[in-house]
Amino acid sequence: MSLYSTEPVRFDAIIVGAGVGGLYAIHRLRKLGLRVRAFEAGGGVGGTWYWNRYPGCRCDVESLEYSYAFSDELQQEWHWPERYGTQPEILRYINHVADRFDLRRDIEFNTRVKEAVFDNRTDTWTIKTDKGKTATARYCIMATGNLSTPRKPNIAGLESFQGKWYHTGLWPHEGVDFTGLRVGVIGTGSSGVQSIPIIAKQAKHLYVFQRTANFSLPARNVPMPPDKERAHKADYPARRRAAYDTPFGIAGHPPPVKSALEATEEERRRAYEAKWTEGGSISFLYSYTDLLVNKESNDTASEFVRRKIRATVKDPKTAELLCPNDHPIGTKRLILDTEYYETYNRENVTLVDIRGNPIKEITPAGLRTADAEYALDAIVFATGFDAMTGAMKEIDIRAGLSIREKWEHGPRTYLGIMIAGFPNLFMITGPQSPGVKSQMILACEQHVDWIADCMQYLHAHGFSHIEAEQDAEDAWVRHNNEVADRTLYPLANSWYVGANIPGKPRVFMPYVGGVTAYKKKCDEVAANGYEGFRFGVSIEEQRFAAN
Ligand code: N01
Repeated sequence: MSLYSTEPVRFDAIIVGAGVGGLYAIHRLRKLGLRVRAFEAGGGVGGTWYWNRYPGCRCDVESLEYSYAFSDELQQEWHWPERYGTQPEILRYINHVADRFDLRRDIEFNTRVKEAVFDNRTDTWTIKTDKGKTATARYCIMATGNLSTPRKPNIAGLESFQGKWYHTGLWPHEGVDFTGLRVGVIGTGSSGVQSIPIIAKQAKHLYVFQRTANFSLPARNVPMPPDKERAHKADYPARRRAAYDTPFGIAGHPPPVKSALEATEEERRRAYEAKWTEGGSISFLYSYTDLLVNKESNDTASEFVRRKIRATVKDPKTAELLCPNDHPIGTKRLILDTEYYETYNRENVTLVDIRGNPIKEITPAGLRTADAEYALDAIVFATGFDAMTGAMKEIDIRAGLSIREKWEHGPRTYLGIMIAGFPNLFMITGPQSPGVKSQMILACEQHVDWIADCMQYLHAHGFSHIEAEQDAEDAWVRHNNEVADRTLYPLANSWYVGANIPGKPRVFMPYVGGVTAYKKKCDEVAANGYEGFRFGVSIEEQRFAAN
């Protein structure tokens, strides 16, 4: 159903980003007969898995789940060697997908989109790239990712540092050998927690600069058991369908049946112990129905993990510093690790509390905190991302109003898919959708399928634009906040609320009403003729029709 055959419009759809969402969008929209063009800042496909090459990087969702569902042949033929995929393995898989479905021919690599402007006369988006190239299309799809804008803190003196520094989200492709070096890691989120045990094994000495302790559970990674893989693959279609009937888009975990407060202390201990032994974050949070909504219930799980930390880390002062005490467990991304807490028993590892003694400056020879100096040969910033809105705001997106203006006080979207005032601009897993609170590939597929169906609808009805209505957007933002406020999530200073970026408005960004409720809403909106959206025909096409 190609929409155009003449210049100046060159493509039906422009896709910004060739990570898991962008790649599936290319495939799906091509199947509709659309001419698509993707622009990707990286030199290859994979998005987050292309950039985050830090030691120890692996997915915290099991690999049989964290994979595309759109092709049964693909999911049957791919073999995942471990329970949780490593970054190199996942990147290999994504490259395989790009080759198998011949996706690269529609991607311009090493090309960053700098500007996207909508023309309501022609109902088209025109993008400009950092290579000076311009391209035009009816639809623009932002597949820019939620954790794709790495941020390092502004610490005075970094430019004077004589050693080397790195950000986990922009890791050198050739890898880094820390053997014999004095290394400082700043940050103890997922990236820090995964990389610290590996760096500790190489470094002469590792200093971990911790501002806030996070909860982490053992991943219990193992080589993929052949019988598990066989059983999963035999049941793949049903499992994929079942995933949509779960809060996090991940099947295979029996839903909890009672509150933590309905269990005795001994029952709770046994339940948490079983989950701790089994490994995995979703299964742990599934121990009871109310761990994410009732503080008292949550306290029982939080305290269980604190006890584990104290039992693992030999130095009591270090153990106490590692015990999270400022947020309920699960309200920040619950981390999965391999020997994280054990690493602090090594002679060559020192935990530095920078909450009590903040970093003052980086010096030519290392780093100075309020009370001490640390000689360092290398610094690793595991300091995270300008999450959920950063990538979109880096692009000058305008349809009259700009996105930067529209989102000045935080993101506003309808379903996390479209934005009032920005016709024909779609987002894959945008803010106020469950993306980051679910199995990300499932979330991408659901959005792309919805967007593809919507484009077919537009085509079938002769419309050239679709736009979210202001009322629908307002109601969705309100609903998003109400749902979040019924949970414990807002209690944490997390990137979910933009707390990690100084000056970023504090707004709860992901949708936490669960995948099931969200997908139902999206399906209902579509079934009701795209309720909450308005459609139209461009001025130019109206004029053309009138003549
Ligand atoms: O980033 P983070 P991340 N001075 O924002 C600290 C996904 N992911 O890259 O908490 C000192 O979580 C900051 O301290 P504080 C996953 O969704 C998934 O680790 O702000 N410290 C915090 O400790 C994850 O949640 C996987 O006080 C500073 C750390 O840096 C998300 O990506 C693997 C600081 C940042 O933690 C982000 O994870 C990796 C400063 N000025 C990532 N600024 C898997 O699938 C920040 N910090 C397994």
